[in-house]
Amino acid sequence: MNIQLIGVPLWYGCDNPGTEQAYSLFCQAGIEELAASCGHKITKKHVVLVPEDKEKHFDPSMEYLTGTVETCRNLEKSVSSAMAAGDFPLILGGDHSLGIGSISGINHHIPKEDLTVIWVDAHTDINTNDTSDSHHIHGMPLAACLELGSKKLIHGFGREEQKLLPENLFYIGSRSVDDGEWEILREHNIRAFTMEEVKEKGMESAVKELLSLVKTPYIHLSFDVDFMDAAEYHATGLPIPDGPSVADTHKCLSLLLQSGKVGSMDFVEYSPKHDQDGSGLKICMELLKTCFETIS
Ligand SMILES: [Mn+2]
Repeated sequence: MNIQLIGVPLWYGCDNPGTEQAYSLFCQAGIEELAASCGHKITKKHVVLVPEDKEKHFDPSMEYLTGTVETCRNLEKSVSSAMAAGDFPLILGGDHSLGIGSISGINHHIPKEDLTVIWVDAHTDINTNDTSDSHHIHGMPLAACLELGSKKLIHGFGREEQKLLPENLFYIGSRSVDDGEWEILREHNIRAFTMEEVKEKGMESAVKELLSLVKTPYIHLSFDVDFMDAAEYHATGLPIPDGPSVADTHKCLSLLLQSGKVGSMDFVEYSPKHDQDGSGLKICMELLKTCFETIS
């Protein structure tokens, strides 16, 4: 498979510098060689421009709005160009606000009726600027893609239309969900395989059940490292307890990719600042290896 690596050195969405270094560290740790050893060809490496944003409170309900929107617009172009070439875009964050840019880029090639997004994350990232207490945009990307919340976040992006249908959004591993987010999930009938459900059913059957509900030919897989249990993985801004083991995370990503429908992927929120002993980077590289072994 031809893969394009798209680095997004962004931390505005989590307001916690660290995540912007992830892409260069993955490169130093040999991500290109890793892909090659699994039979892939890296046809292009992009580093998305993240403009300086000195106006954190330009809109107090969405911190670093301008810098985040412009970064996502730049990312949208990179993702779209990779897909135009017929390549697999692997988007390496950066914080999870970049999901808006990834999904916007995919939308140039895949209409929303044909697009499923699977959000592998401890959080549901579906706050609007009204429901968010933190005002951090990395908790809002899916609301923006569904056209909920402030038009300033939504219509900052290329095409002014809904990017994703709620029936084509699935979560797995959710366990840190705000009250306002639960309301949005209920109102739009969005299916979340919460951590509670994953524990009850087992990772393998939960993922298989999720995949059986997918009705579209295309899946975008969006993976946040905070999906993993804080006891085993801590190299992220806000590790969350009671998550899946690292072994189950390998299983989850591998089963999702085995569906053969995944055409693009985000890998976000690794933070070296919270990785003093380097164990987090090692886990990330092993997960990326599993992905490369399964992408086809
Ligand atoms: Mn997230």
